Amino acid sequence: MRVVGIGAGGHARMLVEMIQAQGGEIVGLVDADPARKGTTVLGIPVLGGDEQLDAVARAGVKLAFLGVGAVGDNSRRRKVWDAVRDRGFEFMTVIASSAYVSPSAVIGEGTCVFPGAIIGAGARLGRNVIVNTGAIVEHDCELGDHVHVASGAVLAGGVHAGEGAHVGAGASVKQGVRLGRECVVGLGAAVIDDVADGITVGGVPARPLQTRVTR
Ligand code: JB2
Repeated sequence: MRVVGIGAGGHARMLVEMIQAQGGEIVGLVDADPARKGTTVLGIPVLGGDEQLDAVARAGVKLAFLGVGAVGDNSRRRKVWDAVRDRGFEFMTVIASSAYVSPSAVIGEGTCVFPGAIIGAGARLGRNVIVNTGAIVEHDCELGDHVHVASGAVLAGGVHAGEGAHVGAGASVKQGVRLGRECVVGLGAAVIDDVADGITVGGVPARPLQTRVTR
């Protein structure tokens, strides 16, 4: 399986190793930073910017992975996803070999489940979701497209997270809570009540910190 990577930072490096461990062939990376062109990441060449994707497609590669991460604001990840899809690529779904994904869970296109993460029975994850290292998404959770559950966060059973929501590292969300679209749960927070769209919450128990204009 031949695949091109979008982004050449730390998030991409994690994915490169996960994909290589499963025998995937990464033909190159593209990165918006011109200074990265001609460098290598874990031995993989950085081909240049996204304009290089057309040549990659002409060479017969139709699969990409999204290596552009984010902490808090997932709008960049959504824009890059849309732009790469518009160039005709499909996204690779990446499940680390050390992750556990329930056979009854549903995982959307391009969603990445990192080492040591757990996805419980009946969970439904949309497209381009990140479940980062060691995070737990319990049974019957529903995560919209572009959601990021950061390292070590825990979503108890039946949590809903709207499109583009971010759950910070080490945060916990009580069972059945609904997180609005593009809301942000701060690092280490304990969320016990629903969070409206575009709101940032933090603390134990979590309280609103600021409001962001959503799309
Ligand atoms: O539109 C784009 C684009 N926008 C940013 N196209 C392409 N091809 N590349 C893009 N980038 C590139 O993504 C940037 O130029 C940069 O090189 C890379 C992002 O790397 P960075 O190291 O800044 O962050 P990251 O996304 O790898 O990781 C963040 O998110 C992870 C989830 C960090 O906060 C990590 O700590 C975190 N674990």
